[in-house]
Amino acid sequence: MSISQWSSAPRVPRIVQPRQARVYNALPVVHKARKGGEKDTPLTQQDKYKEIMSNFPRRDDWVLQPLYQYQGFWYFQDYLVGLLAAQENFKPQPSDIVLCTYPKTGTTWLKALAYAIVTRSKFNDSKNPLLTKAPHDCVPFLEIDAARNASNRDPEIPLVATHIPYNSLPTSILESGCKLVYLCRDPKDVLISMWHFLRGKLPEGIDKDSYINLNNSFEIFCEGISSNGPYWDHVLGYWKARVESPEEVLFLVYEDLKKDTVSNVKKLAEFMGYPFTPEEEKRGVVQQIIDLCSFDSLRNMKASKSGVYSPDSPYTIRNTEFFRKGTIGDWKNYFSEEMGARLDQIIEEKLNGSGFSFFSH
Ligand code: PAP
Repeated sequence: MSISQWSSAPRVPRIVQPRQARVYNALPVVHKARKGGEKDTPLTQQDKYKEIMSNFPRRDDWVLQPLYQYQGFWYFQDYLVGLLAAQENFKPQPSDIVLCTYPKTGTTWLKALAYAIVTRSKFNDSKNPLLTKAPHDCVPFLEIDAARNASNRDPEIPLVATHIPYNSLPTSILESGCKLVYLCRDPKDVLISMWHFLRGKLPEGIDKDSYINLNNSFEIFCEGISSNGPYWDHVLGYWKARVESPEEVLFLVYEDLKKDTVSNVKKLAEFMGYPFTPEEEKRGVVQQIIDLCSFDSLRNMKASKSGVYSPDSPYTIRNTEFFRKGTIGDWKNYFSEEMGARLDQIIEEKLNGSGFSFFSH
């Protein structure tokens, strides 16, 4: 499909049922043809998943690519291939800690912090791989890296990350007793972050508003349609798991992590089984880790400025794209008060009765 065809893409939300589904070609800027990555997941397996997927409900009015619905959530096609592969093939190590996030809620930060905590006795300060590799290259994604090839993991690092909702996690993870760390964020900032990120995928020089318009993205997000959405169901799934098994699930909030980084980082270390000793605290190790993983520190590293995430997969992303502002409340620069209040109300209604609220953070 050419760019010009996208401008006539439907703006009115609708679900395309499988029988009516049309074949979509991706915008080349988003998903490039597999090269080296092709050998990781046998093509027949990918074809099998794509075949299964053709029977799923589909939405064409989110951005760039159609979304497919699976187990109550919406996904881009290549991502869903990885999710299905992870469900079928992923074998966790019993000591694994899974870092779970909805996209744009602080995954990069959580990966860096968890990695720095877990590896602090393995590397001295000047040798930590975080100084030379981007956080996404230090901690593999379950549905992107690990599902494609088990060797995409370092068996000595017990960390893997995922955007998969709780109820769709591979049963191998749920049955293994692996610890899960969940990080969520104010939905208004999540949507703005995602909106910027997806617009960044469009080629330079085109009218980005005609492809990814803010009001349209807002309306569709409010309906629950987004990659890995509905966002509130993603949050609720992990929140309920945390209520049922607090020893297995740690639930963190981006805004808390920003406002009180020290106590949240200590909580994270304790939960993962790597608590700071009093001696480490005295030596300032907690603050060193926080400084290493701060937005400015990570953003200014060479790997973040020049590197590319997952060059052999359909998810090629410049590392710079993971660092935009890293602030709380940027939504106010884009949404009206009314839009903010409307999204707040939707989220509050959806989370009502769960015991979790974004307003208390
Ligand atoms: P992903 O889901 O694609 O991996 P993710 O890392 O979850 O992205 O989210 C990116 C957001 O985290 C960006 O937010 P913004 O668009 O509102 O700026 C990014 O700036 C922010 N971010 C990245 N690193 C950090 C950090 N060290 N501290 C705080 N925020 C960060």
